[in-house]
Amino acid sequence: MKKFLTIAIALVLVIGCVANASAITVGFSQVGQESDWRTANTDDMCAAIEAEGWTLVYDDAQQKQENQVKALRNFITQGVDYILFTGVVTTGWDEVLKEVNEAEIPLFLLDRMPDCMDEIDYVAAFGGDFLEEGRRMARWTINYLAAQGRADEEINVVILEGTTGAAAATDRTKGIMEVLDKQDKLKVIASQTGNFTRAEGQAVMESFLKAHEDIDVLLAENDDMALGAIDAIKAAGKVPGKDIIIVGCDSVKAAFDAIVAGEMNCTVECNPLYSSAVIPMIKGLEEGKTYEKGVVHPEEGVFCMDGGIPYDEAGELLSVKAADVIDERKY
Ligand code: GYE
Repeated sequence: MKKFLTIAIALVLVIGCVANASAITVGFSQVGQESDWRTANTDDMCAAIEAEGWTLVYDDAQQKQENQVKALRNFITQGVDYILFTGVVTTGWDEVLKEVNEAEIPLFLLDRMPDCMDEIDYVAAFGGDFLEEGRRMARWTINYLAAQGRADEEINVVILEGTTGAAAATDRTKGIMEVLDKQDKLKVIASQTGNFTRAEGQAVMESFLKAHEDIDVLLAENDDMALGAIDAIKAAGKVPGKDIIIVGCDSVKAAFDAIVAGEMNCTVECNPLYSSAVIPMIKGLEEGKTYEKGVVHPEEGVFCMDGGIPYDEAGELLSVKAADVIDERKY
């Protein structure tokens, strides 16, 4: 009888634990599906949540802030246990994120940070250092031109910007300009948004090529736009990667392929994989652990065609040859 009771109690405990684990519900408000980076970011997080046996409430806002506000309010009404949030733009989140705080739902800020982050409560924030990524794009280009013996040439630069109002676009542009403003050989002759998509990258590059005969460098604030632009450059009868130096951002597999094919010169990394940081924290919160607020930037590299070009004067970080790492890239 005693044995039976022990087994019965153990069973109740085990079933209780399983029921408890699967009772965790995570709401994930994602901006959309604009790029390979975004797909990798979504897939990584959704797969990890599902692998835990937790319930995922996923919302794709299709680039619309009002959809995200609605999704967040739905999460509150449904009483999810945790919220993962990436804001399509930087501003306009104060009210709804305060509502999340009032509902006492632990909030994780991912990727693009809202400008109200200092006024709200959140568990943790994980995102790329966009300012530094922009600087790296410009520094790599300057070093590459010098390595090609073109340091004294007048260089015409065009920029494909990301989604207007998104931190990933604003800060990358800022980082690029911070570096370019300190020299006088590279001049930006056109800069326009391509909304982080291949199609718009291609269309805007087409219009750049029509308006300007002599483009030397394209800085694309993500790889998808760079890849779209490559098609536009080919259609205009020019050789991408040679007639026009192309530097992208994200370091997705498709960009590595383009670099290995000689059609793109460099991509600055932005790591989309946050699940290995977020999942253990949710488990920690379940166990009563507490965490300090603050933004964590994952480690990121620079990958290029020729390899070995230092991205800054101190030469601290050397860019890595894309061909050497292409097999490790899963997205
Ligand atoms: O670079 C781009 C995506 O916010 C870092 O959004 C992200 C950016 C990424 O669409 O490809």
